[in-house]
Amino acid sequence: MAKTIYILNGPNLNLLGTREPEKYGHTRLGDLEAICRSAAEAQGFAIVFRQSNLEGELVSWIQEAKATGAAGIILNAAGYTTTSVAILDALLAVKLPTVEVHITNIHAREEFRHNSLVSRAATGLISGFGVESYTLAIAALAGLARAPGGRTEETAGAPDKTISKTINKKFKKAK
Ligand code: DHK
Repeated sequence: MAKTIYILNGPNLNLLGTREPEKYGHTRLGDLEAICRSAAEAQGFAIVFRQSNLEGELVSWIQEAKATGAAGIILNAAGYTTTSVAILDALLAVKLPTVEVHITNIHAREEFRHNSLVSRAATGLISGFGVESYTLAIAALAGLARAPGGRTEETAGAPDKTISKTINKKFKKAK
């Protein structure tokens, strides 16, 4: 059975396509889901695609991803990115490979959007490529899931040094 990637979207992303289209584009959330589904299927993955305006619901879905054995999480926490200790704690708890995504380049925008708490637990960040950020994230996560000795549960969110150590240990064992 295909492994599942959880794609979770935070507040106001239900308005995608009509909300500040000069920044967020014209693609609606339903269309983005279809784009993600076919991009994931092409890589051999199924998706669970959800959106909520509620912080706690996002926390519960992160926990659900772990409980159901998901391959990883793609998270656009939107307005909760810089404020939610609860979402950060959930990511730290589940230790799943996680790609933080943003449609816009958060670092080219207002300063209050720069300090992402999600980044502290994410494996990596893709920001600024419009809805393409999501398909890039799917490719990244699929690569991580496939790479032998690559980032797995053990190394998700860990700095590169830890990852090299883990890989080196694996190579030593293999010899
Ligand atoms: C979406 C939001 O809703 C904002 O709160 C973030 C992010 C940026 C995005 O670019 O997808 O600051």
